[in-house]
Amino acid sequence: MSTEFPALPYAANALEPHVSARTLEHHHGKHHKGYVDKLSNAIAGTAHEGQSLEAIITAANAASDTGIFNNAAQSWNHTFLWSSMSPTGGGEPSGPLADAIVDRFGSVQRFRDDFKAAALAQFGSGWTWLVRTDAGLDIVSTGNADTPLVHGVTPLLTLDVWEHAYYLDYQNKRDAYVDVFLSNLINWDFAAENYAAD
Ligand code: MN3
Repeated sequence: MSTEFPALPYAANALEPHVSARTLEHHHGKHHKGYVDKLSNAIAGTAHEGQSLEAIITAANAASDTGIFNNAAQSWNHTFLWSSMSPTGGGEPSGPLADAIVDRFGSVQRFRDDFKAAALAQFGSGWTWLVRTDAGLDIVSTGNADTPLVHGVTPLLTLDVWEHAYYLDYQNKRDAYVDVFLSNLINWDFAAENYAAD
């Protein structure tokens, strides 16, 4: 992934009524761009300039450089988030990913229940992820900017549970926002592509 600020993969109003254009414009244009701009300033003239986002995240994590890590990881996490949602999202997974979900969780509905529980249990800011591990699939949450990229697992999709992701539309009701994600926005095609990769 590049360190450049990416366009959204759909129009800012494309996720309405589930996520408002106002939320997406702020989330993408202010929050995500803020991380990208801070990272750009921080790496200018350093060995990180020109590196991939993944390389910067790995190096900053190893060096415990939290300033670079937080902005690089938040840049990556947000780009991954936009593709984890789709205007035609929701519904059911299919193919090998669907089989793997049933193997691991028992049913797609049980996956939704477990994912929601994890998203609600994340105290404060962070992210909830479906990941592929050496043993199969798992649901994990990470705090603040932390990302599964530095934990040896492959992210398949994510939901941002920072309040800035939902407060304008859902105020403090994180559960309603998670329900809408799982019912109407989750991009199973993106998760299936990531599952099939490597
Ligand atoms: Mn965010």
